[in-house]
Amino acid sequence: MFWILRSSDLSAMAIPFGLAIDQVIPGDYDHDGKADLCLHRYTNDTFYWLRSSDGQVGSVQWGVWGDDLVAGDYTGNPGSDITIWRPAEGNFYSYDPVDSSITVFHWGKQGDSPVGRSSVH
Ligand SMILES: [Ca+2]
Repeated sequence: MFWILRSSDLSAMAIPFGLAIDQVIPGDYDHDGKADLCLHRYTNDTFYWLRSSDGQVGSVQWGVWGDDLVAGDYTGNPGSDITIWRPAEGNFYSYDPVDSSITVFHWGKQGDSPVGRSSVH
């Protein structure tokens, strides 16, 4: 359950989305300039996001156990990408949820830790 305090009128709203085991990965995944609710579920390596643009749920299976979640914009598009860093390879794998494009780039080596990471359990 997400609880949102709207800055426009200070009203609270509850949005049932996800499971208690999910990890919250905030970002703008539909690239409309507004934050989307986004979760990562480690039991199936799947990201789920609730698009602020149309209220629909998107999902993608992305990453494997041991990857680090690194939310952000790594490709220069106007919003967030679903991105993991695989420490065993030193590769970032980025998925753009708007056009389903994939970008892979190498940076780092085994033993490094990405800044702002969240480990997948
Ligand atoms: Ca959005």
